[in-house]
Amino acid sequence: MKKTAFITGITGQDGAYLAKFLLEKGYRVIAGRRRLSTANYWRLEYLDILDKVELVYFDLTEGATGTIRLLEKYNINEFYNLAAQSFVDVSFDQPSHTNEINYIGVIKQLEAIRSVDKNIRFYQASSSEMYGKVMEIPQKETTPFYPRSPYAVSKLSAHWIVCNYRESHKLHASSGILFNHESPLRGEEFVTRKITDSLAQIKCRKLDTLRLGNLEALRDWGYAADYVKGMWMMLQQEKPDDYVLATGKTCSVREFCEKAASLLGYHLTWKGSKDQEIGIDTKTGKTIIKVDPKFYRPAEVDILCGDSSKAREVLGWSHTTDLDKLVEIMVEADIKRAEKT
Ligand code: NAP
Ligand code: G4F
Repeated sequence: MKKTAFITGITGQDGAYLAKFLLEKGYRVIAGRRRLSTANYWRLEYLDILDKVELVYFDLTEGATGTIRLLEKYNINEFYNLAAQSFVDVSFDQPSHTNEINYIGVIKQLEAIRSVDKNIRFYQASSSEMYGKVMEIPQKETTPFYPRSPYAVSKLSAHWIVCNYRESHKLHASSGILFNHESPLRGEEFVTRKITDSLAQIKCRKLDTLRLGNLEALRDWGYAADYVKGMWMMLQQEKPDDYVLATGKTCSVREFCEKAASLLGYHLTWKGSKDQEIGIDTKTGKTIIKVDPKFYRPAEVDILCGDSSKAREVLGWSHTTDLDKLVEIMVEADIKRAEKT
């Protein structure tokens, strides 16, 4: 029988990829979008699935009764909670709002499931940001958490409440501790997409320089399309649990810039230090990157590098796209966009 999934955060990067994946698996996909003054369906259009998902109005900050009505109307088998205030930087300015969405919002969904049907399987989008000031390298499911931002604190609170509902109310609730995953559908404010988009625009003479914050931050970057498959795999297990999804490799923001620049025909060399550092294209002598302290964070996560052995062994999940290929995919998509506009 055709299964029905409910996805929150459908207009975001992961929501769009997950919807495509589930539709291809034959699912009926009901998806929650917020009421906005301007519709933002560009990702669903990009993947050509806008007319294939059934959109309903949904907000994580609405009371549990809103979700209860949805769960009673549609016979939901799997509930993927991907919606969040997901930008770490903004969480320092809007800590309470971030918590309201990312933590309290999750309790409301769990309460709704508990009231309507405990058989509904629940996926929570936990984050490698929860490791923050990391206690070991690489990080795995048993690594102690040390959150470094209001975003990370909100995600960690949600992580534990999911664990609590699993243990106390026997919900089939799993959390994926996902390390950074990127794609051409990544929001432009996140560093990878900011780099590929800005460098493509510089190449097309539509932008002068790319301004960045901390070039030394290290991240374990994977491809979003690989990661949504892992979310689905978690909900197919007989028992709910938590899993790390990561590539196991880490790379700095600086190296990411070099990889993207080189694909666009630039050869970057760096001059100056700290706030004064610039990235120059050696062929033309033009400065294409400048460090701007405006993009520094009040507290930084210096290094993330995940160990997804458990997901490999239990789920049979592993990433298929390495960082070089990911940068290539993103640069190619952004140069096409820059040439068009
Ligand atoms: P994203 O592109 O920023 O998408 C976030 C989605 O949440 C959007 O659809 C947004 O809707 C929705 N949303 C925000 N506030 C909401 C609210 N109050 N009610 C309902 N929907 C709301 O994020 P993503 O990269 O796809 O990430 C998906 C999830 O995974 C997030 O929970 C994120 O924190 C988590 N995560 C992401 C990564 C990563 O590297 N991408 C890693 C670990 C965990 P609008 O379009 O209306 O704003
Ligand atoms: O791309 P970022 O903004 O991603 P961040 O903070 O790692 O968070 C992302 O991944 C998390 C998983 O670990 C998710 F939970 C979260 O929702 C989000 O998807 O920043 C990456 C690094 C940071 O260290 C930041 O300081 O890049 C550094 N950076 C340097 N210059 C910059 C910039 N980040 C941004 N966004 N913009 C810059 O100009």
